[in-house]
Amino acid sequence: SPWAQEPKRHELLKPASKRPFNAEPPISMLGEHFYTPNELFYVRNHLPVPCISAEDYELELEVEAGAGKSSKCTFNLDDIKKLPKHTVTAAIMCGGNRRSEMTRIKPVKGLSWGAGAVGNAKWSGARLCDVLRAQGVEPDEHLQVIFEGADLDPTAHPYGASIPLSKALDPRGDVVLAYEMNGQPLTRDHGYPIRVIVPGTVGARNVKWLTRIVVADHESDSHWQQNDYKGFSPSTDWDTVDFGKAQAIQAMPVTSAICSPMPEERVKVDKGHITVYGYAWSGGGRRIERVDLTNDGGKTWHVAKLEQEKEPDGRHYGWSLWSIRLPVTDEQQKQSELEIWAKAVDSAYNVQPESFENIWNLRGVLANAYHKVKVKLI
Ligand code: MTE
Ligand code: MO
Repeated sequence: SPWAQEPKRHELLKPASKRPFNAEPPISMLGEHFYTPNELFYVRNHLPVPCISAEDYELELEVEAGAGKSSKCTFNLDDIKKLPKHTVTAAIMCGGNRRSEMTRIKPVKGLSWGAGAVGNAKWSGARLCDVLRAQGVEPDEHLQVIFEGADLDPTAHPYGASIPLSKALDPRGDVVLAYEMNGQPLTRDHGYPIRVIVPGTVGARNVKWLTRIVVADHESDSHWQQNDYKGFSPSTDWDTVDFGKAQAIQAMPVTSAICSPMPEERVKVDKGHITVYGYAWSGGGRRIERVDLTNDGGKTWHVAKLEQEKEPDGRHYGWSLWSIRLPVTDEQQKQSELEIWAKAVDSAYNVQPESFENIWNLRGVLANAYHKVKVKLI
């Protein structure tokens, strides 16, 4: 069975599916660590986890004829580790994070993720731009970089995805062939021995167990690039959808989530306040500018305190944690039920939409409406 060699997982990871293994941590724990502990980092696998030994590992780099002077070369793990080591903090978020909230409007197809299909880590490895430039790859707005994993589907096709060459070659894009996560070797679930980290870009393009890179004049022809991880109008249904007409998701939109309190939690009011915390993140390197909270349906908003790295805007790939002591009125205390809303604003002043109604899509991706949590006051 291809499932015989699956790694052991932390017992707190709640599986959304077991084969392939997909799981998220309790979000109250997620919001407690600026760098997500490796063993609590969500896992999103489409296929069985491949077994790769450091000695046998090989990465192939091919430049196709349509993308300049065609060439092929291979690297082993030592070759990659000999290149200058670069570390970048980047949050990785699944395109389907928070899908379970969108599903409540109308069912969608996909794993029912809560708000925990995201994690923030320090990734270290060789820069993809160094590898490509050494191979003589020149900038060209029309070209793509295709990544393939060692995980194969039943028809022997690997997991695959692609990104624009311009992102790969941009030193400020910080794309790395990562062999470390928070200073530790990658674990098998997160892509051992090498995965590509594409900061600011949807999780699906951060290919694990990377075995092949191709510079080409077309995107990856994989199912996951072509017929999945794309957004559509709320009125598009499975009879009318044309995946060929929509752009594959790359940069993610601004989002936030309340990690604590949890829905239906009984929360103690302390001197007229409750403590609320969570995360916020935007794709494309956009820094989080502000997170606003309300507990009266938007009549009054309170600005949360942010914890974030000092990276410049445009290159701010890590998430922000936020926290606030939210005031509660005597009237609200008497009613005992309270609904808290969070909305984040990024450096381009993009803001989350208020509700899921107008962003609903049949795959349940890009689910970034205000996060709304109902609690009971005690
Ligand atoms: N890479 C390979 N080879 N196979 C996969 O199934 N899943 C992708 C991406 N890279 C995947 C992959 C998706 S959809 C996401 S969200 C991220 O990996 C999840 O990364 P993680 O499991 O390290 O959190
Ligand atoms: Mo994903």
